[in-house]
Amino acid sequence: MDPATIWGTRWLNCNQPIAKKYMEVVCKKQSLVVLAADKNNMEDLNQLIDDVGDYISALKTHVDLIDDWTKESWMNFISKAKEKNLLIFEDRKHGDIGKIARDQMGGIYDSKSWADLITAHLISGPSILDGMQEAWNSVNKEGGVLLLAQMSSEGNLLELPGYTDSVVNIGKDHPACFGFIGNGSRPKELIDLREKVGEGKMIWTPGVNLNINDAELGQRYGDPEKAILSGSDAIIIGSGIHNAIKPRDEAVKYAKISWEALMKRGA
Ligand code: 6AU
Repeated sequence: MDPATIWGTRWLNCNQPIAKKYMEVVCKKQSLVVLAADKNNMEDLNQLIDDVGDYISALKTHVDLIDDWTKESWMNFISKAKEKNLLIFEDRKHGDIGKIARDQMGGIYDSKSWADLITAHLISGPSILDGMQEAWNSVNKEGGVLLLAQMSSEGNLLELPGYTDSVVNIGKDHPACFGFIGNGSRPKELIDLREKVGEGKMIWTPGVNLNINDAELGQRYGDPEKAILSGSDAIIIGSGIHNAIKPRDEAVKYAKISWEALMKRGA
C-alpha cells in the first residue's frame, strides 16, 4: 500500500517526519487506531500491548496513572511498543508557560526521551510550543505536539466562542505542532475543525466507541467511521478496546472500520 496514494493531499501537505511515519504505519497495519492504554499497572499494560499491538498504529499513554511505575519497567514497555512499530504518544495535556512545560518533559518520567507526541492545551499561549520543542531538541529527538482544539467531554470550555479558532491559527503555522485533538463524538464539529485546519496538520479524535453506554463521567462517544469520514486521521480508542472481554477482537474490528473509512474517504 503506497501511503501517497492512500493519504493523497494529507500526505503531500503534512510534512513532519512523524506525520509521514504515522501515515506509513497506518498503511502497513491497515489501522487508524490509537490505543488509549488507560491501565493502572505494568502487567496489564504489557498484556494489552502483547494482545493488540499488531492492530494499532500508535500507543497513547498516561504515564502518571501507573501504581507500580519504575523507570526500568516503563522503558521495557516502551521498547516492546516500538518493536510493534508504534508511535508513542504521552497524553500529558501540558498547560503551563513554555519553560515549565519544557522542564516538565524531564523530571522522573522524562517524557522528552521516549514520547514522539505529547498533548498540550494552548491556554498559556504559544510559548508552550517553543518550550516543548526545546525539550526534544535538548535530547536530539524529533517530537510533535498535539494541541487540544476541541474536547470530547460534556460542557468543556474549549467550546467557548473563538477558542478553537485561536488554537488552530497558532498551531497551523508552528513547526512543533503535529496536529490537533478534535471531538470524535460530534462529526459536525469535526467537519468544521477540518475546514479550519486545512490539509497541513493531523486531526486525531478521542470520544469514539461503538458502545455509547460505556461513557462515564461526562465522556461522550461517537461513531468511528463517521469520525474518519468527517476528517479525522486517527481514532483514539480506550475502553472500547481495553474494557472488552476480548480486546484483540475489538482492536481488529476498530482497525477494519477505520481502514475502510479511509478508503471510502478517498485521497
Ligand atoms: O475511549 P475512552 O473514553 O476510554 O478513553 C479516551 C481517552 C482517554 C482520555 O484522556 C483521552 O482519550 N481524551 C483526550 C485525549 C487528548 O486523548 C481528549 C479528549 O477530549 N477526550 C478524551 O477522552 O485516555
